[in-house]
Formats: sequence, C-alpha cells, structure tokens
Amino acid sequence: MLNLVLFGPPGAGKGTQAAKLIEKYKLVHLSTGDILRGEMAAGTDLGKQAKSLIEKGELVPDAIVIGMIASKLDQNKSANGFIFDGFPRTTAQAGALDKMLSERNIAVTGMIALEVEKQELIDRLLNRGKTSGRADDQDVKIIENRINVYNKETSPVKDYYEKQGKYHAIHGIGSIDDIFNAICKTVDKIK
Ligand code: B4P
Repeated sequence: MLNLVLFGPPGAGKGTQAAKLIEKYKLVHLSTGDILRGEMAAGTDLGKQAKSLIEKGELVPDAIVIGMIASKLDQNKSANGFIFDGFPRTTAQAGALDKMLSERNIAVTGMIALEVEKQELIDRLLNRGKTSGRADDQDVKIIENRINVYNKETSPVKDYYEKQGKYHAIHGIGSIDDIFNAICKTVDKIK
C-alpha cells in the first residue's frame, strides 16, 4: 500500500500535485484544507470554528483534524493507498497519524516535501486569491502569518520523518509537469 505525505509551506503546490498523483497512482486524496473548507461552506459548527482560525492564518486544533482523518480512513477501507495533503502540520499530528495507521496495519511510505522560497509563495497565493474567493489568500499579512506558523509549528514535522528515513525533498519551482515528474521518480523508488 502506497501512503504519501505531501508536505510544504502554503502555496508550495501540494494541492496541485496531489490532483495529479491520485490519478497516476490511484490513491485516495485526504486534504485537511479541503475537508475544512467543505465544513465552512456547509456552515457546520466545526466549519464556523475553523473559519475564524483559517481566516487569520492560524492552524485548526490538532484534535479536530486528527478526528477528521480517522473517520476518512475508516470510510476508505479498500483504498490502494492515501495521499495526506496538508496533514500532518504539527509533530503531534504526525505522531497521531503513525498511531492511526499502525492500528490499521499500514504505515507512511514516505514524505514528499516541496521546497519553495517565501516570495514565490506569496506571489502564488495572492494570484490564487484573485479568483479563489479564499479570504486567507487575499491579504499579504495573513499569508505572511501562515508562512510564519509553518516555519514555527509545521517545519519540525520534516525532522520527524527524516528520523524515520522517510523524508524526500523536491525542488518546487518550475513547471507543474516537471515538478510532477521529479516527484514520480522519487515515488517509484520508494513504493
Ligand atoms: P491548505 O488547504 O492545506 O492550503 P494551502 O497550504 O494554501 O494550499 P496548497 O499548498 O495545497 O496550495 P497549492 O500550493 O497547491 O490549508 C488551508 C488552511 O487550513 C491552513 O492555513 C490551516 O488554517 C488549515 N489547515 C489545513 N490543514 C490543517 C492541519 N492539518 N492542521 C491544522 N490546520 C489545518 O497552490 C497554491 C497556488 O500555487 C495555486 O494557485 C497553484 O495554481 C499555484 N501553483 C502550484 N504549483 C505551481 C508552480 N509549479 N508554479 C506556479 N504556480 C503554482
């Protein structure tokens, strides 16, 4: 079973590359960002709680996102494998993911980490904000906060997977297809 963690700062191309990877490797796509935006659009209590945090560029509490992933794993018991997109974003989430997977006799195959510098991230997100309607993509202060939160709370997740020999860095600047091909080379080696 192929289980990939797709990792990187906001705007690194996680969602973009996940869409291509699920098609090629026939995996189930679990994006905590997409699930949370679905809850926001449906106006659920969880969505209301998430909205106030996402629109400030802060992370949603670990317990909420961990619970969301657990229920998705149970809804997809016959999957070929999973792409975890935007999850885990803290070392507590990474530990919880290992536990959830080992309880189901599966494991993370590898982390694919997209590396992109700060100014490029800001430019991409502001550009997406012109059409996405996402409040968190429209204000440079919020985008900078998301990048700061990433540097402080999320980037230590790299070390977590590096210690397990599962960390694979990919240069995330260039054409979407070239980056996809570089990811596939790594995936084909580790799968
Ligand atoms: P996400 O939905 O995960 O948002 P993201 O990091 O902005 O998206 P992504 O990285 O997938 O976008 P992409 O680069 O593909 O999270 C949103 C919020 O939800 C978080 O801030 C947080 O509040 C909350 N949240 C989510 N998961 C959580 C968790 N586990 N714990 C706590 N809170 C959580 O795309 C960006 C743009 O770049 C696009 O316009 C794309 O077209 C463009 N692009 C992509 N590749 C490109 C390339 N090679 N060249 C040029 N442009 C490119």
